[in-house]
Amino acid sequence: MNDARIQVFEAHQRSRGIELEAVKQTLKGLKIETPSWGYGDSGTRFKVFKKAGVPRTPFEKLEDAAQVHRLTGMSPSVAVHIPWDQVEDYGRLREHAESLGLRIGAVNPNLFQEDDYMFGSITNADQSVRRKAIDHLLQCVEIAKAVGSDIVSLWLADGTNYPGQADIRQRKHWMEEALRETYQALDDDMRLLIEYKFFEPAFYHTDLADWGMAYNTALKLGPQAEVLVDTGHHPQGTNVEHIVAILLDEERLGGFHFNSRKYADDDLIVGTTNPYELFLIFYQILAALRDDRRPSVQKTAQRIAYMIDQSHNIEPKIPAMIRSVLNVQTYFAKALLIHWEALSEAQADQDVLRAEALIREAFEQDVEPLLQVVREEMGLPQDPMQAFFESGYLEKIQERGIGGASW
Ligand code: PSV
Ligand code: MN
Ligand code: MN
Repeated sequence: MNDARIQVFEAHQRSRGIELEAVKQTLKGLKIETPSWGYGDSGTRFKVFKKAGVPRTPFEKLEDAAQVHRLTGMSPSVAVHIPWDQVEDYGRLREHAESLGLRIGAVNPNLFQEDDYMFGSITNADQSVRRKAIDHLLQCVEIAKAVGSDIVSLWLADGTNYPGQADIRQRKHWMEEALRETYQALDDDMRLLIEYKFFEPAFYHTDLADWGMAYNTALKLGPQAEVLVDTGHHPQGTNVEHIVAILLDEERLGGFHFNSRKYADDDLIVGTTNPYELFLIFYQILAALRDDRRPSVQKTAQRIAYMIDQSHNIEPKIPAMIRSVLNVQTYFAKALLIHWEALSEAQADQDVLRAEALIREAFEQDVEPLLQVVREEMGLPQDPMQAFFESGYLEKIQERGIGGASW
């Protein structure tokens, strides 16, 4: 990038009263976990397109994830999904990750792909199915310990399609019982993240439908249970950043699954549909991080697990993941350019127009020069996407052929 553009950027930010060194330091600390399932073949309910070069094993998924980290410097961990990533020796999987400069992040149980779970897993009326589901959750806690992860991340597909189909309150009790047993198996330094979703695959009621239900469950379980916000899991028009602010303030925001959606739970590349929402989420998080009056809220904000949950069927997987990671970085960087003191003054003065303008003004900053400088200082390529296409990695993995891992 030419120096003149950087100088103009720096002078402009200085004139806005922004301290760029602090911004750069925070930006360098941003880490976003990528999901193993985002590297395999995936699809909609209509079709899974099989592509050449898709990883055939969990080991190869890690190799692809390592490319994203090598080029962006931001994705040192990979979430796994069991049994999609089941292996005989989890110590070997961990070693493989470490040999690639990665670590294994959240362990995701799968309670939705067995025939037994048609009417629910931990909320199934059949006691033996509930037992099977709980045993799987306990197995995932043990896998997390074996791979050196401190997070078990739970999404339940449980729900019903019709009024009267099941006893909603009874299911709630069964769910709480199962999660209590799971929670008790956690080591002291582990966390159980509870993800909610208001619909799909069930279309009448979902047992963990919204943040309130997830929060209530987390509260009952204890301090190691927190809520995970997947940006695609709300009804249209939901103010997601408000949910983020409340969960932060209640010290129960555990993590994110970032993705984009236009209509439902579309799992598309992050930041492609509603980048302003992503920016406003970071606005809330950064505001919490700055809140010296509430050290425990600051601590909650510091340990948020940022993850991507994206899996679509037409775009090539590795560059799509690079794009998502870069988009998260872009909107995080913009939020770092909010002028906090001016915003506090505007809020104290109840100056609506000025307060709104200060937020929008940060969003409208061109952060490309800042990102270029940060990449340079981190020893990363200026254009990670271009560097990926020039690396020859895509060509090399063609030898894997067609028919890699898929769900
Ligand atoms: C299903 O909605 C889902 O997309 C959830 O968001 C989970 O996090 C993900 O699948 C992996 O189980
Ligand atoms: Mn998710
Ligand atoms: Mn989802």
